[in-house]
Amino acid sequence: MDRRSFLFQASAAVAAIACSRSAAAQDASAVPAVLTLSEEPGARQVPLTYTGLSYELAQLTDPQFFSASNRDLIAYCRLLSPHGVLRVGGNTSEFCWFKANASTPVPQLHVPTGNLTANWMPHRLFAITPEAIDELAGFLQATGWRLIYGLNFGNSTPERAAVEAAYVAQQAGDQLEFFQIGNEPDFYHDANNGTRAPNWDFADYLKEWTGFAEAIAAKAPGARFGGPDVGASSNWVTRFGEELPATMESRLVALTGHYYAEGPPNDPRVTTTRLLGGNPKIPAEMKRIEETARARSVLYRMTEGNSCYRGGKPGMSNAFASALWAGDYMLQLASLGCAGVNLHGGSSAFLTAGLGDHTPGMDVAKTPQTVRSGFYTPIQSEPGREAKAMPIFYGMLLANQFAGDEMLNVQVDTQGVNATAYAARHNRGFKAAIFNKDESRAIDLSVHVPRKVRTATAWRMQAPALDSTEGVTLAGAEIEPHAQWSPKIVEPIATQHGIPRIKVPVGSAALLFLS
Ligand code: BDP
Repeated sequence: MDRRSFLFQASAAVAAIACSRSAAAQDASAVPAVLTLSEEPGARQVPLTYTGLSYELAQLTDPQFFSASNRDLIAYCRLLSPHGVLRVGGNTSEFCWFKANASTPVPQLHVPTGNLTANWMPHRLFAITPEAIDELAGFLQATGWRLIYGLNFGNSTPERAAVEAAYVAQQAGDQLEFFQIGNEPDFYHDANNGTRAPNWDFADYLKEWTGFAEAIAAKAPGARFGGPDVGASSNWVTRFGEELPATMESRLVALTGHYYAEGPPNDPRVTTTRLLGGNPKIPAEMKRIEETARARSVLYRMTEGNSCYRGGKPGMSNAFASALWAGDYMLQLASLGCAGVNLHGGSSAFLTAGLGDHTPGMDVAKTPQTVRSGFYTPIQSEPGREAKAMPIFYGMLLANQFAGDEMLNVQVDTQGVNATAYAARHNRGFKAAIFNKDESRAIDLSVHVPRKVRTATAWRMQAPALDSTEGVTLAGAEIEPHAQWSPKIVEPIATQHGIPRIKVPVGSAALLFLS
């Protein structure tokens, strides 16, 4: 399957807008815009566990990575969310095997025949030891995060999956949210994946999946599942919800899928302008999936994704543009009833392995790079270097301020400026986030709230430019080493007759607190 037909994938290129970041464009010519919040019944609560990260399962070949001793990573996770969700899976999960003890036989590696340069899967095995799972359990305790664990389905057996799942369930205990079986099975029949034959399809998948799930449930009696964790096919998500065998119904807790907004990085159509243009398909697709989930009394979670598949694009995925994209995307999904979003990342070595050692981002890098792949990672974690919050982390941190709040319906009139806004009820007050993704026009936004506003303050999210990889701030503060951050500038916002009014410059965001 062509990855451009990805679930919710943006279809049309948005015309390039000339970039002008002059002071005049920021101030004098700010376009008047109006945001209206309405307190209709049926507001959707954003789960406390909304924000999450996704990693390659092969990351566990280093047992110290997800461990109670990795203090920096723990600190970054806790800053991002006190109740986050760690999902492990990705392409490498199809090549991982659980080395339960010294006598566990090494599985046979299936390498597709033909020209391997055109195959994007890893062609080596990764051994996961019980020690890595023990350490992972310690990491979950230390962070307060929950776990979604992706089992190898592409190149494994129900018996092996059951042994691994039983051990993970025992060690992770209550922190285990659910298991997934397989990563992006809708791509298995594609030539560049090759995990199954070209005619293998959903019916084959469901049959095999059920065999794995039954074996796992027999060894891990409390096992719960999410799925189908597809790469693109939203019809697989709805069919999975509708056709799951009755024996598995009570064990299914979430429908899941992935979303990469753009890709691959070396496609000239992949630009920051197109990324920030948004994807008009999202609301309709989410509505369909959410209806299926509701009919099954399960949640829908976006378990993996990012700004650009095949490792991200340098200058976009690792730059401030990705912070605006992530904040906007996460709050859009929350407003549409999605129960959580896990953005993909991790160490470059495992992300490169997950792409069969291809590094297409390097072909388009305009400046020297410190990593070869995984430009989209929210937390940069490279051997021998201090962990670091990347620009996208700031967008996620902004979005996570809505966790636990109730999303409200909003009306936004921006007079054609590329800006979005979301709002929520928080105790007796409100929050609103505004993303001005326009590259030439500032907005001057009036915020109409059902009740009179007495106090209005704002955090800004900004950077020198959309392609800045440094100098990003939220509430006037950068995230310092060891995840040190607290709001530095809480800006008072003027109100007139109880209506707050705020200027949001080109390529920046604001988070308003209203009471
Ligand atoms: C997803 C895979 C993940 C890759 C990512 C990418 O699950 O392992 O790293 O794509 O293309 O499909 O960057």
